[in-house]
Amino acid sequence: MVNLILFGPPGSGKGTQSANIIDKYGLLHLSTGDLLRAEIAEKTPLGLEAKKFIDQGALVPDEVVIGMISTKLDANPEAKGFIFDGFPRTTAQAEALDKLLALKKTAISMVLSLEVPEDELVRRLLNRGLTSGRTDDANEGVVKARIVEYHNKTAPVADHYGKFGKFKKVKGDGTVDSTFELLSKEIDELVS
Ligand code: B4P
Repeated sequence: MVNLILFGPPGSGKGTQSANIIDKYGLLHLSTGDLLRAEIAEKTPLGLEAKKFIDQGALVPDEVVIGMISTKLDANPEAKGFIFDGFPRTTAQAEALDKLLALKKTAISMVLSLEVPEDELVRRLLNRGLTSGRTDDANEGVVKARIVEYHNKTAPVADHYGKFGKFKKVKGDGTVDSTFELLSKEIDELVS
């Protein structure tokens, strides 16, 4: 079983590349961003609560996202592997994920981290904000708040997996296709 974390700051291309990876490798895609946006669209109590954080560029509380991921793991016992996109975003989430996977007698195989300069991240997110309708891409202040949140709370997740030799940086500022080629090389080594 191959379980990957696609890691990186907001706008680094996690969602974009996840779509390519699931097509090629048949892994099950678990994106906390997508799950939260679905809850918001349905106006569930969880979604209404999460929206308050997302609109400000802040992370949603750990217990909310850990609960969502736990439910999805239980609902997909037949999956041949998972790609976690946008999760874990804190060290507490990483520790919880490791425990959930251990209960299923599996573990994270590798964290692939998309490396993109900050000015390119801001450019991509504001550009997406022109058409996506996403409130968190709507203005430069919110976009920058998300990047600060990433440095403060999410970047330490790299150390958590680095300790186990499971963290790999991948250049993410090329084209979508060239980035996918670099990711594929890493994943091919894991699945071969
Ligand atoms: P996410 O949905 O995870 O959003 P993201 O980090 O903005 O995007 P991603 O890196 O996937 O970028 P994408 O491929 O779309 O999270 C949204 C919010 O939900 C968070 O800020 C947080 O509040 C909350 N949340 C989610 N998970 C959480 C968790 N675990 N804990 C707490 N809170 C959580 O690419 C962005 C743009 O760039 C797109 O327009 C794309 O077309 C473009 N692009 C991609 N690759 C490109 C390339 N190579 N060249 C040019 N453009 C490219």
